[in-house]
Amino acid sequence: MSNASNKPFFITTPVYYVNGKPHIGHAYTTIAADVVARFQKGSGREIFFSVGTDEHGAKIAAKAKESEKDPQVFVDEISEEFKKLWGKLHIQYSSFIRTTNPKHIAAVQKVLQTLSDTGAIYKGFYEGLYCVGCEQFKTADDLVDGKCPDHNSVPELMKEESYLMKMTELQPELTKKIKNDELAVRPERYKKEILSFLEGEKLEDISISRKNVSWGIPLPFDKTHTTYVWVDAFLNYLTVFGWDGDEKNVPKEWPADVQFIGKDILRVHATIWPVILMHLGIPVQKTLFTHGHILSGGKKMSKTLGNVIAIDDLLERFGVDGTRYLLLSAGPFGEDVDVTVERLTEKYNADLANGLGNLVSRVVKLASNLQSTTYRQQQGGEEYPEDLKKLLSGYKLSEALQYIWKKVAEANRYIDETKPWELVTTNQAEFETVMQKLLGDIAFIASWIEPFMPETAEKIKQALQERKTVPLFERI
Ligand code: ME8
Repeated sequence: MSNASNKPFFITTPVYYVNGKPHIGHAYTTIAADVVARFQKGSGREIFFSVGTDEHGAKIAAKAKESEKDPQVFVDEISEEFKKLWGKLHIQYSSFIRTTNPKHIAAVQKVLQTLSDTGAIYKGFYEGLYCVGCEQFKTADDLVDGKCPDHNSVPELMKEESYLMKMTELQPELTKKIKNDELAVRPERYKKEILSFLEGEKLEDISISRKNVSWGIPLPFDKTHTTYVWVDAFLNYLTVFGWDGDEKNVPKEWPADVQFIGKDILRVHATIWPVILMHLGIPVQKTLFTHGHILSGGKKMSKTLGNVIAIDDLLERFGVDGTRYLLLSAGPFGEDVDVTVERLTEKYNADLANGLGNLVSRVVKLASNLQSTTYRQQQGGEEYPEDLKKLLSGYKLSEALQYIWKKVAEANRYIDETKPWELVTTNQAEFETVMQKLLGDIAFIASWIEPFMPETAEKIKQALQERKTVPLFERI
């Protein structure tokens, strides 16, 4: 893969709120980003993969109070839970940024000062409906029966003195950038969605400060206000490099090649974030890739409905690679995907225990009958076929898995048809040919699955090298 500027491939996940422990949705985005980072790295590209936690704001302050903890102690604990989960899921991130990091705070203040100095931020008065669950202002159109559909709660009417950031004047330029893919919103239907929003509505200047939220970054030019949590949060994508907030000094990795987000935060990422960058004269992110939500049994997961699927339960049942595989193969990346433990279990048995696991164990066992001189590990397993490369470069992750699993099925069928366990006594030469092909197939499959299932890829490579069979996945 060539890249003229030699810039590392920079991929981001959202920084997640630390109002509660990490859940399956957070894991979903992060595993997907890890797969892409590993794929790019495996293709010889230098990468930077950032993750982190979003730790300020009213929602988190309220949770800390509920658990009778000092907010900093509270966010330290939960942020650690995210780190622990990423460790368990074998997420190979480059850096973990926390928005309570003092350097991040200083950079946010510097940016705010710049925006105020250039007139992009001005003092005014703001009146609007605010959903604390979303930490977002809502328009009448966003509400269903007067409630935020995501949180099933009536937003509060905020009416206070506030600093505002100019949005309206940059709306035509922003629309143009999204239209011509300078900021590519993907999949295509999210681009359409955001363009129809931008074309249908005037972007109001937004409130970027709060007077009554003390758990936040004070505005450097008016300490009676703290920064709106999203302005604070977005800048993580730059402060993750230790950036000091000076727009003339932007990290070389910027702009992000792709930012992975869920559809719940598409609008803010496609409006407020690029507008901040435009005010600062910094290029906008290249691609904003939006995925759908994970549903459980057709419904949003909720404690009241009792349909929450805990990530730790998945890990216990399916192991790390099983969990990574099952989440990413549950449906097209971009669409909502509906999961149930029953369906995941079926797929685990079909694709992993019977499919890949059975293939590897059969081939390695049969290979013990090979003359040791002809048993050689196939080389060149690192190459991705063009079709697979295209799928992975386009973030078509479940399609990439389908592509690989078609090869798994073909190899299993090839064994059934050629019956090498008979050839071993009837036709040694043919046996050797069949086994060479199968060993080659497995070596390829092992390297193709590496971004998705790093541990399994390693186990297969070892099994091939040591000629020792391993049960990769036990039927449940
Ligand atoms: O919004 N299915 O943090 P957050 C799939 N701090 N993905 C899901 C999901 C689900 N059911 N639920 C959550 C925030 N996600 C802000 C972001 S970034 C500058 C600030 C994933 O903890 C998905 O990526 O609410 C979604 O966009 C994100 O978690 C929201 O995480």
